[in-house]
Amino acid sequence: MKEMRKLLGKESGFTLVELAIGLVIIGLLIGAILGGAAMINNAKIRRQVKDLQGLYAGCYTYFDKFEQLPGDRDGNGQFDADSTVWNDLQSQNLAQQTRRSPFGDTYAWGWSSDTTVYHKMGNYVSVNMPPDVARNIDMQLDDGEYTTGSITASADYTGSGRIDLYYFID
Ligand SMILES: [Ca+2]
Ligand SMILES: [Ca+2]
Repeated sequence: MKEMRKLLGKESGFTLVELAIGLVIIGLLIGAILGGAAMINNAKIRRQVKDLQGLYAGCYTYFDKFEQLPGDRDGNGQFDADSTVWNDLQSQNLAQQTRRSPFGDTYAWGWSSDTTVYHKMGNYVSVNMPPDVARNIDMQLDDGEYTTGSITASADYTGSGRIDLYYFID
């Protein structure tokens, strides 16, 4: 105990004021780091929204020109495969340079006929992301509900694990 008092007392070289200043500085640093992380996350969400809107717009620019969706070579209104959609978009310079989401996953095109998994039938672009980000995007571009509207998801937005977001093109 004597040793402890020595350590905290004048003999240690730190006064209470100095310790308090140290704690304030640590607090400010933590605040700056957390604030920076929030800013980065917001920038990623903005990029994510822009990517999805860009991919959506690319499909309709293609449709305007050819009167059918990219990657629908048999003209039945459904994407044939992920690769054919990318190839057709790329042939018209409509595919964005990066196919990777700011949250790490790659965008994938598909056709859903299963309303229990996708909550909707139709052509979609899907991408995996944290659930709070998915909710944010659904609120910005749609109705904020994971089972309804033009944006749906593989699971509830209140969970903790990453989920698949489906952005329907039609
Ligand atoms: Ca097709
Ligand atoms: Ca929705």
